[in-house]
Amino acid sequence: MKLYVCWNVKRGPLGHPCGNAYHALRQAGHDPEVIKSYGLRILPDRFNRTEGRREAKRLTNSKTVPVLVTGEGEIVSDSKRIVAWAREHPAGAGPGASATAETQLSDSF
Ligand SMILES: N[C@@H](CCC(=O)N[C@@H](CS)C(=O)NCC(=O)O)C(=O)O
Repeated sequence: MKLYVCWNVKRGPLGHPCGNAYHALRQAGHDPEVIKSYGLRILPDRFNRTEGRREAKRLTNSKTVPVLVTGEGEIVSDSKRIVAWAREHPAGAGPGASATAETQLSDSF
């Protein structure tokens, strides 16, 4: 699993999108390979030449990160969608197992 991020995965007070995506994956038990993808979307592509940013653009046709590539090769872009994906796919749960995991989680509160 790979997570393309801007430059860090810290969560800021306003909810840094890359940090939110990273921490949601960690909370779900995943340990993504973090690929730092420096870049600025306001700049033309010729200035966004880091390997990660170019790969993220190639995968999504968008200049923004975070972008998740799951172990199965599914591409999920936008931090909110990555957070939702993480909640629906806890680590260790196979296909169709998320309902069970959710039940276990809510049972533990
Ligand atoms: N709606 C997007 C916003 C993503 C976003 O703003 N990402 C920042 C990095 S945290 C970005 O790609 N910035 C590049 C830029 O502004 O050039 C999301 O939540 O995923």
